Amino acid sequence: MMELHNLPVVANLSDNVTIVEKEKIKIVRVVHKKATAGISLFGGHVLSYQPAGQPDLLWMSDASLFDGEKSIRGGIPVCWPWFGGIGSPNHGFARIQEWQLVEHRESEAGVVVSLGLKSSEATRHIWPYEFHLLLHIAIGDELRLSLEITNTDEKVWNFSGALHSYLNIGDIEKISTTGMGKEYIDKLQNNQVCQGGETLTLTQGIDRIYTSPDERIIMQDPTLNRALTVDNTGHNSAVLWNPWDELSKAMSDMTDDAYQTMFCIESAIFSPCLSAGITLQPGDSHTLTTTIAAQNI
Ligand code: TA6
Repeated sequence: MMELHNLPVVANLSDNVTIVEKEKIKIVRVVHKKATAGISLFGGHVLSYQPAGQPDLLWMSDASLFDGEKSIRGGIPVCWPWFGGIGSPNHGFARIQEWQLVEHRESEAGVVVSLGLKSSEATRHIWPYEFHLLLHIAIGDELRLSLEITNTDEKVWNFSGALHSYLNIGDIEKISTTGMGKEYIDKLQNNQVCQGGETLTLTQGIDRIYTSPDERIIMQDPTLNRALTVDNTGHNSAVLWNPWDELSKAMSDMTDDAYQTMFCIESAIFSPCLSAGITLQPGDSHTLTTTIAAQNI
């Protein structure tokens, strides 16, 4: 998992909030009695969230790059303004842009860090629209991410996207998941629409877009003696992904057996093409959220 404590300090912002550095990346490190967390300014990317007394809820690849160019493998990448390969780069550009720290607020309940990303020459080069993103990250007894998407253009535009959470698990073959709904689009079967059961257990790779998830998805993890709950809003689907061994081996930023301890449950706005995504009129906003928490079992 992500080790935050030994990283060199760049600035102390308060008793709870410090800026540290890992290779080419600046990280907002939060240390609070409720939880510790790390948030990369590159990508607006939550790297780690560890409530008191729990192993990290987020998984981070030991082979991830932190070069400020390639997206980070693990944590919660922000996929925007599209999810998947309906544009280039895959999963949009937000995860490979430098975000700004807008504010940090502290209380007994925890710390809220807000990051911002605005359209720039670099983003207009990829996608020719004006926008403003605000990502509010609330770190306390639970982790809540809320991505506020605003159209600051004079033109209407469409988008999709995802909060692509990589959950830290004990053993991929021992977890069981409920609440994802039954209908899914199976990327591993030519995007065929399929019907699954109430409970999902895994013995092979998965790459599915569940199109009618409950608001709460629950993943039981008997190895880490806990259940993780994932509550999503502002989404239209939940993406569940694990690459299994062959794809893990093929990915340069994952170690060969890394798939055994990670499982993605994503809060997603899925769209088969960009023009069929959510439409935002000038001045309008849309908010996509995910809230992740652990209960001992
Ligand atoms: O969310 C699942 C997925 O779209 C998979 O198809 C898989 O490719 C994964 O995301 C990772 O994508 P990335 O661009 O980060 O390698």
